[in-house]
Amino acid sequence: MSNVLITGGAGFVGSNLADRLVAQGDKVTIVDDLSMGLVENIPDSDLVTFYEESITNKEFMEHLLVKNKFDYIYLFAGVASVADSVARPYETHQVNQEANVFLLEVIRKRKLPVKKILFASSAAVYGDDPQLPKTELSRIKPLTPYAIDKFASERYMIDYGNLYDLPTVAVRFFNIFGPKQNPSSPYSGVISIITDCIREGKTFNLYGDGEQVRDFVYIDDVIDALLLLTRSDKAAEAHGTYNIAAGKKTSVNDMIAAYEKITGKKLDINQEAARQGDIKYSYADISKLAGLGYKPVYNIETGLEKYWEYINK
Ligand code: UD2
Repeated sequence: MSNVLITGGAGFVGSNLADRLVAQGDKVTIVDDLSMGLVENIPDSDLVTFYEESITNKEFMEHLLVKNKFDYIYLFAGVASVADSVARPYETHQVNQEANVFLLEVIRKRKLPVKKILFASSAAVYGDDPQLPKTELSRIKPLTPYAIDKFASERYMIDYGNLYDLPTVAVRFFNIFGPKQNPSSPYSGVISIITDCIREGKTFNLYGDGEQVRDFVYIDDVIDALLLLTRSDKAAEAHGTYNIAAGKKTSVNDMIAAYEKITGKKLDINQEAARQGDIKYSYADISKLAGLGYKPVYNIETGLEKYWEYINK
């Protein structure tokens, strides 16, 4: 039984990871300010301790780290919306970068015996550079405060690893979908929004012509990747940054067509102008992760099927 901290553990990825860890008998501590996460996402188990707190509360975080001596730390807390980061650049910076660097600093100074620290970065760091697919060596072109902070925090993780021998690793998420993704914001994952529209008979606003391409990856595959990088016999080899994606390109139109087939329902679509700054093509080369043994199980159809099954449970 390991002792695990998940910041942002009430959010989409964090809570799915918590489910998996609790199922394998780990003790899980969650810190989440519920700005985007939902309390009902948190697994109902004696193995889970939940603190409704912001990771920017330094005193609280330092005390928590020192008291618990976590084996594994997963850093998912953050302002998740790119648009939010543009509207509130300094506030998001304090959460998305400053708070994470502070945690590293506490671990370094207090010599805390962590086995692995994983930081969640984003495909946003690649910006709109035309080179595709994105490999971890592709050009970095952060275009928003969100992307800048994600990239800077990645670098802090990696350099704290190199300079102070901390066992860090960073991941760049592409477009994850599946249970527990909160569809409430216009910047929520497009598949969670479409799911909500199909269920509630609402109209879906499609921004642009739908020919924009994404690399949609099902949450269960993402959790497998996270465990591979931190908990498997390959984890010791995992350093630096890894793309987490399916390694497949799908247009929004093709995704919608597949979903309509699965659900047997027609999505009511209202076409709007493309979002400002929207990236037309984004998909990943996942060979670095595959080199450690990662192999996604789901494709867009089987992932959507499983998601729809969960929704109707
Ligand atoms: C994803 C991440 C974002 C950032 C970015 C980096 C999610 C939820 N967001 O944004 O945090 O890392 O990648 O590139 O994973 N769309 C519609 N209608 C809607 C919502 C979306 O047409 O109601 C379109 C949207 O304009 C985009 C596509 O669907 O072209 C995917 O949108 P998204 O918000 O799910 O993800 P993305 O790639 O913009």
